[in-house]
Amino acid sequence: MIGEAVKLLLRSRSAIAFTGAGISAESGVPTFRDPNGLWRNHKPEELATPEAFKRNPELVWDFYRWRMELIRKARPNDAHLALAELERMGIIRAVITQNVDDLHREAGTENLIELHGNIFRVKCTSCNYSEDLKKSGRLEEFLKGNGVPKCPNCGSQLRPDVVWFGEPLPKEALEKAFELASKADLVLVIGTSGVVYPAAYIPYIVKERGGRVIEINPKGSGITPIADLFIPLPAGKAMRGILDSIKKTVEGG
Ligand code: BV8
Ligand code: ZN
Repeated sequence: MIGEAVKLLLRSRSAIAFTGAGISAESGVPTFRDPNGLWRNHKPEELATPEAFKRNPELVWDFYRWRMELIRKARPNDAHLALAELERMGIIRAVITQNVDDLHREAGTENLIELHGNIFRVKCTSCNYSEDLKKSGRLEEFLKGNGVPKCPNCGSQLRPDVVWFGEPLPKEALEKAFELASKADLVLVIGTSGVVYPAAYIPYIVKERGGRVIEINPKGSGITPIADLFIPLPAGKAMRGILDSIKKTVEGG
């Protein structure tokens, strides 16, 4: 399997990666659908909605602060690091992710498309104020706070700069992702259940254009039916194997 994946990747001219929560599981970030993915008995998709925020913004902020606290302690794993290295080697053109955990950026991926936003950014619910808490250095203060943070510009409620269910994806990111998929001759699909749309269209667009689909996931997913190669392994293990083997091949091993 790993050998087959290496052959397909080395033969490809415009390969991309499409990732979900599973790629961050080995970094200790719970996925959405794994058994202990619940928070205070709330399913994530119950709290990740504009309705939930309108109903109880304190509860939603408690949920996001819990995730921010958990994610900021997490480090990129071998799968994130391998994708960044394959980009530097010119083998992977871009990473399109559903994850809001910033771990691809931390791993060094340059051409990153975040379809569902980033949990370390906030934006105002009324004016166009937004802030990257890592860049502004206010993350600590934010996490120590409680309740609903206010906009320093107009005093309205701030919210996480992520896409909630029922909300449209950022236009620019979606267009760039669909464009990359329409030009890709191979997509590496890592750690997604492939049930959330429109993100889950990405592998289908590559397939429709005659491109190859390689899937890495310990379990089958909504993408498995169109996978040319299915690797039922954890992402870290599979990507470590793929990178090592590509390096050997490239260095004329
Ligand atoms: C919209 C940010 C319209 C927030 C997220 C068409 C058909 C059906 C439904 C719809 C449709 N179109 C729209 C919908 C509705 C909805 C949707 O898709 N619902 C689903 C649930 C049925 N989509 C929307 O609401 C989207 N918006 O459509 O707007 C619109 C348009 C114009 C104007 C107005 C409105 C917005 C969707 C985005 C929601 N936000 N996240 C936050 O994070 O707080 S989605 C969130 O959940 C994640 O970002 C991710 O996308 C998704 C979770 O999925 P995965 O990442 O795949 O994770 P999951 O836990 O499911 O699976 C993990 C996988 O990893 C498993 O397969 C497991 O086996 C594997 N794994 C585990 N360990 C490992 C591993 N793999 C490898 N290695 C391991 N070690
Ligand atoms: Zn404001």
